[in-house]
Amino acid sequence: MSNISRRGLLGLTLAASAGVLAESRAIAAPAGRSKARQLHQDAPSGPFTLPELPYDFAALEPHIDSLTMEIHHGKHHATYVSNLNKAVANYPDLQAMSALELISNLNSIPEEIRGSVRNNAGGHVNHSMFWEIMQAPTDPKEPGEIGEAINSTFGSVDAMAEAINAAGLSRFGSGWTWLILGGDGKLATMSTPNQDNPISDNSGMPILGIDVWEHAYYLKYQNKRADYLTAWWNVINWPRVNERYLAARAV
Ligand code: MN3
Repeated sequence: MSNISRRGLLGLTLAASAGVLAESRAIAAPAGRSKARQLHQDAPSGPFTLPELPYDFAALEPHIDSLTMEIHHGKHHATYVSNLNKAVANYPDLQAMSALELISNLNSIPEEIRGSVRNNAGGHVNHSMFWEIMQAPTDPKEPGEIGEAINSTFGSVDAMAEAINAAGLSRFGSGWTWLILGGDGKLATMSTPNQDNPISDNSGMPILGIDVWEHAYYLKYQNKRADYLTAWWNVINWPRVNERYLAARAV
C-alpha cells in the first residue's frame, strides 16, 4: 500500500465511523428524519451502503439549502454507492475491502472496472467525509489542535480558507478542493478533478474537502461558485476536522 499503511487507513476509517456514530447519538431525531430514512431505504443494498446524514436536510440552512442536501445525499451519493456495488458485483475480494482501501490501491483493481471504482468508490469516500465535516451553523466551534498547524503553515484560518477556495475556483468543471496532510507532515491545499481523492496518488491524507461539483450548490448559488465556497465555512465541523487531522498525523 505504498507509503500509506493499511493500519493507518483503518485508523482513519474507524475514526470516521466513530465520529458519525457519536454525532448520530448526540442529535435527537429531527423533523425531516423520516424523509431521510425513506431515501435511505431506497438506497442499494451492500456491500457498500449509503451512510445516514448526521443531521436533518435543513440543518445547514441558510448556507446550504435543504433541497440541495436531499438530492445530493439521497440521489447523487446513493448513485455512487449503487454503481460501486455494481462494479464489484463479481469481485468478492474487492467487496471485502473498504471504499478507502479501494481508492488507495487503484493499480491493483482489475482494469475492466478500475475507472468505475475510481469514480464511484471515490464518490462514496468523498461524500461520506463531506457530510461529517459539516454541522449546523448555529454551533460554531474552534479548530482545536489543527489550528496551530494551520497558523504555522498558512498564517491564519482565514488565509487557509482563502487558499482552499482559490483552488476550488480554479478547478475547471467538476471536482473537489482539499486540505491535505502531506507525507512531509505539513498541511497543504490542492484540488482534484471528478471524484478523485488525494490518497489515490499519495498526495496526502485528506483532512477536509469541499465538493465543487455544480450539484453541490447550483440550486441556491447558480453559477456563483465563489459565493458557495465563502458560505461553506459557516458550516464547517471543526471537531470532526480536527479528529481527521489527528488520525492522519498518527499514521
Ligand atoms: Mn457531490
